[in-house]
Amino acid sequence: MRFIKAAILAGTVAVLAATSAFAADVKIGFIVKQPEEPWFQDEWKFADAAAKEKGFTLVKIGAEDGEKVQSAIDNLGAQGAQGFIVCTPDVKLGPGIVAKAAANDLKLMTVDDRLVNADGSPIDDMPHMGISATKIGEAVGQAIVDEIKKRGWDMKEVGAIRVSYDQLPTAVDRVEGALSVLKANGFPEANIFDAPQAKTDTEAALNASTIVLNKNAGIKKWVAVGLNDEAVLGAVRATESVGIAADSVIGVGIGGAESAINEFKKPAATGFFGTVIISPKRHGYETALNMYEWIANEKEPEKLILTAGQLALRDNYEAVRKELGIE
Ligand code: FCA
Repeated sequence: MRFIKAAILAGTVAVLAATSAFAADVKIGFIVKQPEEPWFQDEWKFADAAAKEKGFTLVKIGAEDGEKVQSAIDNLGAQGAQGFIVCTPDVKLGPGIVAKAAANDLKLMTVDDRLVNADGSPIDDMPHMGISATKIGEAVGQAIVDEIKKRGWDMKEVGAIRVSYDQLPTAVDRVEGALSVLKANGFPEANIFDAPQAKTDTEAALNASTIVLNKNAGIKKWVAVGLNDEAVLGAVRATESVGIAADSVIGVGIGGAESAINEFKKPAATGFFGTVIISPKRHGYETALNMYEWIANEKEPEKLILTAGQLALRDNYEAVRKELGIE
């Protein structure tokens, strides 16, 4: 009897030891398309918190193009990682990423931008966490409409810059969500101008928006929408550069990370009126944790998680961030 007890005890200890040794062996990659963007910095920060909490290793890799994504995946395979999370620089790389992950025997989850098949349909057989793009876009549109009304503007005299990145489905859903609310409230379709950006950063949005403003120099009041804060900041910077006053501009972004915060911290209000804050904590911490559970405990993550956003303005963004637990 004593022998059996001892054997059971020894077995338990061995199992425990094996589990904790396993946590230290877990290696997870987190690949992002634009490592310099504050949103992705925050995502990494929260993923790091999950790694610290569970004791696994997180390998953060910036991959701005397809080639870098491919070599990042091979690199993770060679390092003995068991899985990775990716926000790809181009959703059309989808089938290639899936094949590379399989070749390296790596579990795959996507974040923010969902991979697509050759025909443009979403690849839906791996777990994905994105934002509720249309709904969040609608919140942007509503904030703009409310402010137009508050300022007593005549919509016929207002132009809308649609900073666009139409090769990315979530970007289309976001801007179209915003514009649908504008149109439903009487904003003339003819006053909406497309400003296609070459990259999803401020500089590209500034260049694209400047062209729109120069072509429509007769319009003196502007609103701006885009897929993220950087896009809207680019449009706002463009209005400044052509001499349009801050109180003649209403830009509402999506994100709520450092880019927006820096703008709100400026002593005088700019045309960057607000942002719908989304949660890098959910997209970083939760995806990393879900991947860990999948690897360590065979608990497969939910196939599709779409997170919410919350509007914040210059005077309440700190409170909103606190509420979302993303200080
Ligand atoms: C896309 C955008 C990012 C961020 C993320 C949630 O990847 O490019 O700026 O908005 O979705």
